[in-house]
Formats: sequence, C-alpha cells, structure tokens
Amino acid sequence: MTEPLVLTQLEIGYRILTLNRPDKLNAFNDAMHEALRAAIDEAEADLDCRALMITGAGRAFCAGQDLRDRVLAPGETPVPRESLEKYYNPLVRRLRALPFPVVAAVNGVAAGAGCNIALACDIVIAASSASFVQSFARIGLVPDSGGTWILPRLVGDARARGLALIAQELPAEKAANWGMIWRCVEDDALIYESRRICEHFSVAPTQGLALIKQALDASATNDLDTQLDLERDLQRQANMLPDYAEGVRAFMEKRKAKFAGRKGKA
Ligand code: T3D
Repeated sequence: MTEPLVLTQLEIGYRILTLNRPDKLNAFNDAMHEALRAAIDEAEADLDCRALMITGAGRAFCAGQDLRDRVLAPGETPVPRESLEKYYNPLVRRLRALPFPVVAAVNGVAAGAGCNIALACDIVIAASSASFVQSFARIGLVPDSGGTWILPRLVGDARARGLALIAQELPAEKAANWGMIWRCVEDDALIYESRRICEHFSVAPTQGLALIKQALDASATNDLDTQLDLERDLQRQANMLPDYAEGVRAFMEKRKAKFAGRKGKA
C-alpha cells in the first residue's frame, strides 16, 4: 500500500498535516497538491477544528516544486506552467483565509515555494537546524507563492532583495532575529512547542481570531483611514459574538474563559 502524500493527525481542537514525500524533501508534485487541498478541505469542514499545524516528514519541511517534473528532453520546447494558477496561488490564498490560525512547524529546509508557503502561515516556528531559502534565483525563476509580497513586509526591502537575488540559505535563528518568523526552538522542542500553540488556539475565541486575520491581511494595502473603518466594522462583528460577552464575564469573575468554537456556542 502506498503512503498518503499528506498525513492527517486529529487532535482535540486542531489537526496536524504532514507533507509526506520525505525521500523527495517533500517537494510538491500535482498529487501532493491535491492531497493537501483535500486535507485542508476536511479541516475546514470540521467545525471542531480550531487550528492547523503544517509540518514535513523527514529532514525537510518542503523543497518547493518537484523539479523532476520540469526536466525538458533535449530539443523540447519550454511551455508556460500553470502550477501557480492551479495550485500554489489558491493554496496561499486559502491559508490566509482559513477561519482559524495556521501554524507552520518548519522541521528542516524550506525552499522555493516551500519557503513561501511556510511564510504564508499565521505563525511560523522553526527548528534551529531548519533554514529558509528563496532558491528560485538559482534556477532562473521568480519567487512565487507570495514571496515577493510577504518578504519585504516581514524583513524590509534590503533583506528581501538579498534573500531573493542572492538566494542563500537563511538559518532559522537568523530568520527569527530578522522578524521573518515567530520563533526558533531547539530541534527536539519543535513539535512540542508547535502543539502548545495549537492547544492554545484550540480553546481561544476562534471567530475573533478569524476577524484578526482579516484585519491584518487588509492592512497591507489599506491606508490608515480605510483600516480604521475596517477595524470598526470587524469590531462590530466581534461585539455580536458570544465570545466577547464570555471574555468580559470571565475577566470580571477572575476565571478562565470558555470560548465558543466555530459552532458559535460554548
Ligand atoms: O514550474 C513551476 O511549476 C513553477 C513553480 C515553482 C515553484 C518552486 O518552488 S520553484 C523552486 C523549486 N525548488 C528548488 O529550486 C529547491 C531545489 N533544492 C535545493 O535547492 C536543495 O535540495 C535544498 C536547499 C532544498 C536542500 O539542499 P540539501 O543539500 O540539503 O539537499 P540536496 O542534496 O540538494 O537534495 C537531496 C535530494 O533531494 C537530491 O536528490 P538525490 O541526489 O539524493 O537523488 C535533490 O536532487 C533532491 N531535491 C531537492 N529538492 C528538490 C529535489 N528534487 C526535485 N525537486 C526539488 N525541488
């Protein structure tokens, strides 16, 4: 029996998805894209799922596109590839729009689209032996999967240009020091720490967190006036959620809040 290309682990309140082509450094082929899409569909459809962790099997997080599928035979004419339109762009849009936080647990090298998919997650936590590389320039490509958008926002223009144009591997610790990721932890603490974050999210006010994701994503292109209006509108929505009333009550009663999940009731 062949191993699934994406493993799903069900936990209480969250799911762990593991990219599972370890002998290929979890590089994406079409089948792994389809498997990941199906796994995310299932997570979103499960109203008990309030966070998602994405990690990689073996020594890598993900090496981006499987280049074995891009080798041209001598004399063969290159063709424009549709993989961005068909797979990578919908995946990045999906991760940003999911109504719960997504944690990338980067266990090893994250290269090419694999790097930018990790950076598209809400929280990126990396093992100290992991690294990030915008390997596109090494093979004549342009950073994709949102890399040219997110990198300058995370690390500023000078560092984004260095990463994209020089395409050197950036060790996890430096990525954390640059503010590119949330945290770098010891290798053997990665899954424990990533689980702790997911467990935190699994009892958090999930619908409010989804509104926070919306606000932060919109801030990248909004001016202050527009963003203030958006905050007002989102806050009105948050005001109407049972979690706000429960949060205030729990604060006043000096107890731990019992937040409603995505089903809307505690
Ligand atoms: O055409 C389109 O659809 C456009 C879309 C593009 C999206 C993209 O993601 S483009 C970028 C594609 N990815 C890369 O360019 C990364 C290529 N890999 C590397 O640069 C390095 O392998 C790593 C930095 C990821 C890791 O380096 P290292 O030294 O730890 O390992 P290695 O020895 O280079 O690789 C180990 C094996 O994995 C090796 O195979 P072998 O010799 O053991 O048979 C290597 O060829 C293979 N491998 C690694 N990455 C890929 C790959 N095979 C196919 N595709 C890969 N992406």
